[in-house]
Amino acid sequence: MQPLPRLILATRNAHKTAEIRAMIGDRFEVMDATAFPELPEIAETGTTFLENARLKAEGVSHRVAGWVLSDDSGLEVDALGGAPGVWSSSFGGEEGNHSKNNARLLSEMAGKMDRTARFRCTMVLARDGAEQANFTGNVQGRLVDALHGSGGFGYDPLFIPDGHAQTFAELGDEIKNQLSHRARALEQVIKFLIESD
Ligand code: ITT
Repeated sequence: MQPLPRLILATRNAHKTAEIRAMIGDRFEVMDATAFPELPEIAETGTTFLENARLKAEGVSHRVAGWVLSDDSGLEVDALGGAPGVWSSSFGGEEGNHSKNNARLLSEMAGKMDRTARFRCTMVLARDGAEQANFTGNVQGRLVDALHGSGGFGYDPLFIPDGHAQTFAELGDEIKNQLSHRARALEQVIKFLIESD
């Protein structure tokens, strides 16, 4: 039997890895940056999701053989002029601290009537140190005014996707993975990888 092709995720976010691994199933052997302790931290100095996704994918791909996939994502809130956007992971003042991020979002949204928001995801596929293709996925929804549910990660307890009555954190991974921004971008990645095989 042929070994599965390897797909290396340029992330140390265990939640992203778990979601992508579940969606990819047994088509690829999915590994992430935690399997390569020698990889340096890559500074996300871009001002767009695409710039940051490129920095991450190419940064890892320079050092590791095979397909590398990055994911740069975030939440865009209309009443906040698109914030936190690219700065979603440090909105609360501390990189990757989801409870501080959610607390700041709740306070900024207090009393706001327009609750519309969307998650955006940009993925870059790289090989031999260079980008080969990029993909985007969005999911539209609205924000609630208190945390609901314990699934998912990040802003999931505050976001209800259109067509549903519960937050991503209440709906759980199976439903989130059918309609999320990440699912929509990844669908195109899988198609691209199968076609370029
Ligand atoms: P890597 O850069 O290592 O991939 P990260 O967590 O720093 O991991 P990003 O720079 O892409 O990832 O920041 C994404 C932030 O956007 C994340 O910390 C969450 O606050 C938010 N976010 C992205 N996708 C999300 C999702 O599916 N559900 C909830 N929040 C999400």
